[in-house]
Amino acid sequence: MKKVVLFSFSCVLMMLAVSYTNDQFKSSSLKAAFKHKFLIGVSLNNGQIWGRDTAALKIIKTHFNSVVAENCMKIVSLQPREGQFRFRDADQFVNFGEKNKLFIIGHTLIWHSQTPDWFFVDADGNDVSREVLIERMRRHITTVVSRYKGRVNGWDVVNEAILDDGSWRKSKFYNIIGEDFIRLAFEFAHAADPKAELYYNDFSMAQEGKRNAVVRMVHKLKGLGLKITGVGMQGHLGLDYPKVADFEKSILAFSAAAVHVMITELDITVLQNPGRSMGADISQNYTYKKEMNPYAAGLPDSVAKILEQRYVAFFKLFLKHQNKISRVTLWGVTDGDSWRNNWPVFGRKDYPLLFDRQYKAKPVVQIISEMSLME
Ligand code: 9MR
Repeated sequence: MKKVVLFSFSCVLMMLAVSYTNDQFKSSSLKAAFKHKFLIGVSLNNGQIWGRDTAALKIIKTHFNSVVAENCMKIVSLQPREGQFRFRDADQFVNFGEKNKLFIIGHTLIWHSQTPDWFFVDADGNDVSREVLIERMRRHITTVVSRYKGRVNGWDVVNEAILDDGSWRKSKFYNIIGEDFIRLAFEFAHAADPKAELYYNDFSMAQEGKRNAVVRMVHKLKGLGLKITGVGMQGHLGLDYPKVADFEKSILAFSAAAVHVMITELDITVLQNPGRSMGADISQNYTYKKEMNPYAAGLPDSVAKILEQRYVAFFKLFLKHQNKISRVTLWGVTDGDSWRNNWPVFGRKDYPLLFDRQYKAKPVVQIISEMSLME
């Protein structure tokens, strides 16, 4: 009799434990699941920043503890004409982040792309001198970083300055100033807000040439006594590239160079790139053809499964290196928001994020949350 009572009692206890665990997982949000591991962030578009996309707001507030501006802090948005700064959207973005107690990332101070032509030329349309361009950089960075001093937690100071083979991108910044433009950008940003975290951010970071060049750059900046807090590995991934092992090599290499590693701009495309390019070079574009858009009517379960496995493989890697990774940021809230629908072919239907077009969490959200909570 005693044995039967004891047996039933332990059964009840076990059932309670299982249901508690399930409920805990069910109610769990990404930010709760990855607490004490790394920050989990998302990029915001203007519809979200201004609160028009209320369904997305719910997801952002439930699941994420860090935000980055997808577009409103680029030079073209902040200073479309010389000396005419427009801070409306950026101010709203920072207010939103503060109001919701989120770790705020400014993106991006110096980037070859989305910088208006005036930045590089004089009144006659000729390239400006090295001194003039440095002064324009100084003014832009100082104005922007000072405005949000103590409020924006970290800045993507320089974006995409190195090519996949490790050589310098021959941008106007590089051609006019030389590689010094990187050092100067970090100096100006640090002077404007000494406490802000400062990052270098780039895509295709699993490529050996780029990996080695970024490590050299970090050593050089540190050798000069400059502050560089972290390296952002843009996670614009595909179903078959890059290899998880190559991505891991870069996490280890950057961490060994004594900087935090951040996975920034994470999304996984299910579509083929007609150029087979693996990066995120937005100057690449191809004319739309129907056969390039195979999932316009929906994503087959078989492909959704492969996508899920890719997310699981990468989150497994991020969890393995949680002591080196300070943040993982998704590049968009739902599939409908993603730039991937329009690059490198305009008007396709992609499925690269964790939430679908109906604002529903994909099953992988639960899977990666459980993976983290089990650790
Ligand atoms: O997602 C961004 C898209 O909405 C913009 O049109 C585009 C140009 O400003 O930039 C996209 O974001 C890029 C990011 O700023 C830097 N890394 C590559 C991203 C995808 O192109």
